[in-house]
Amino acid sequence: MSKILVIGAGGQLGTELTKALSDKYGKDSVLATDFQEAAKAKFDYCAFQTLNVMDKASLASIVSKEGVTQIYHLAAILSALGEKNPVQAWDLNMGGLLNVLEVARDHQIEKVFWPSSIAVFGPNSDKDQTPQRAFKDPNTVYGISKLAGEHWCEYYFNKYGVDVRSLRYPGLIGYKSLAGGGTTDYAVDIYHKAVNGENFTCFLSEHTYLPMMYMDDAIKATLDLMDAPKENISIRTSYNLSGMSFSPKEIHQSLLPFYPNFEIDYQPDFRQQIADSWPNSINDEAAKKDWNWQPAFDLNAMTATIVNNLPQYFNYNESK
Ligand code: AKB
Repeated sequence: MSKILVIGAGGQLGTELTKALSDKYGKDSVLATDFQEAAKAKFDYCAFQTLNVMDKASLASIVSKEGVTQIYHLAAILSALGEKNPVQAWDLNMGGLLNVLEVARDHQIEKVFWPSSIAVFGPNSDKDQTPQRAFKDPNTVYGISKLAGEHWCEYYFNKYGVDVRSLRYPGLIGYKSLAGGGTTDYAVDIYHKAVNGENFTCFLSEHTYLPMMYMDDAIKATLDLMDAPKENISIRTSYNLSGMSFSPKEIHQSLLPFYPNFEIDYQPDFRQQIADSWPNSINDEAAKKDWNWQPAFDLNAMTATIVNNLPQYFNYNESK
């Protein structure tokens, strides 16, 4: 039986991925962990423990006591927050990953998942349909840590045979959890404002194109990658992954049929420079070829799904 440890389960991705793993493998097969005790409230359907991934001894002890066979390591400091605390971001993003890789090696863990990001690309990378092996000069500490982390993953696979798999996620957008500390967070926050009848101030300029993905597609990509036969995985750094690309103006336009009076004003801040250094769109040929990746959601399908579910999910109508 698989025993899956999710580290950083209380975050935006972890909240939905942990549920998907529990639905797929059974609730007794999943152990959710987060450094914040408060995250426990999200996991009434599976076991939960507090765990700080920087504490390698506790990580190793959980892995042996619980008989863990797979690790999904999601804990990280994202791009915008990382620029405010660069050394802390480096320590957590690198130190956490190295602890997981070492424990995976020592305990013969079957598979490890670790998320990378479009942040590995930088101002001189190709902007459109950015290829898998594009030139990379990330200029955020988050991007630098993700690029270094990708190479550590490849190193542990080549040198020790640790089956670690990774995706370069674009900005992830879902209605079940809030984003935090990223440059693409505006595309989550905007829906909360719109459904609450409030206007939105955007921290990026109106024509800033970025690669994005609806959460259901991100979950599907993750499960598909982890299910793929080992011999199909030709990329051991991290796979480019593409869903859709849009600008703040376009997401605003997608909301107008539902909320005709919804207004947006633009006040770009330090996150604009980060967004400008990232690609407009991503070429994910390798993911399509190796494990049949195909996204299902475009901008309008995503907006309709979120608008139809978000108010009820967050009890917004009842609390008004
Ligand atoms: C961020 O904005 O930092 C993240 C990412 C693209 O990795 N959402």
